[in-house]
Amino acid sequence: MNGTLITVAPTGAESAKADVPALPCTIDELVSTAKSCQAAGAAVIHVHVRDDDAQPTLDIGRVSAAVEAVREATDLVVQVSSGGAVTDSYDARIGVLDSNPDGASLTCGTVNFGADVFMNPLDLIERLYLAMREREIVPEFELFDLGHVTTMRRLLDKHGAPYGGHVHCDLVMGVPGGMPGTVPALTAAVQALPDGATWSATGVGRTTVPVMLAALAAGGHLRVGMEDTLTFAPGRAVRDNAELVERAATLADLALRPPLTPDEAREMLGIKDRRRLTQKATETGAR
Ligand code: KMH
Ligand code: ZN
Repeated sequence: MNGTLITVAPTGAESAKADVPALPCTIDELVSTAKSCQAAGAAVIHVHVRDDDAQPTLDIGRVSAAVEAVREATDLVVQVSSGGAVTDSYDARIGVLDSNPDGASLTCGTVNFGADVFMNPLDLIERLYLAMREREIVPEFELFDLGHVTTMRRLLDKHGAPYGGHVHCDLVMGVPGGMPGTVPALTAAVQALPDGATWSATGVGRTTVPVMLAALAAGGHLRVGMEDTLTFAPGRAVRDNAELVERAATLADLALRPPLTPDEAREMLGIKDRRRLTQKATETGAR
């Protein structure tokens, strides 16, 4: 497909609501963000959920409610984070896959995360991968470093293709401890991907715009959002997630690779369409 897949990651697990009031934390805020981001050109939403105190949570009831609410209100592909926060247990990170999402992130290696460590040992990666396939969830391989590409390839060699048969990755660049958000790093990672894989790139912080431009030039897709970017331009805070999606969509249009619709994204990624299943279950239940 010639278009650009735009994923929005609106919340993340790192920023505090008190510091960033525009961060969507309640389910209502998440749904309203999802709607405005779809209107601006997003096709996939990467979901981290917060509790009543705006703290990150993997509580399965809360995450399931968030997934369902976004699915009911939009056509977006709903991808939950299996990375959670650096403090989350492995069991909770696997448990979140029971929230009936379309997709889930799958980080392919441990990485220093500022002063913290985002733990992803091989055994956890394999357990997450197999649990996703069993539940017909499409993984998005999160690659924070060049070595994560090697681990992803080992995983695919050992266990075969993911549900849906297609490999889609996201290069997460510019995390303090991961690969830098530079053109040489992006090129090295892209060259190491398996044939047929598609990829997006995310530049954290001040690498956001250069990584976006490099990704478009190299034929990649885009992930943007307040999980990764809180400053729109030097000295100017991000107003909301939709303006980050709007900027990405404008650049994609300029690159003559306009944003993919959610249905085009489903086709490219091999996503099972749970919208009709949910609707059918509701209708059957009503009879
Ligand atoms: N919050 C980070 C520790 C993911 O969503 O899968 C992990 C993260 C990656 O954001
Ligand atoms: Zn995330």
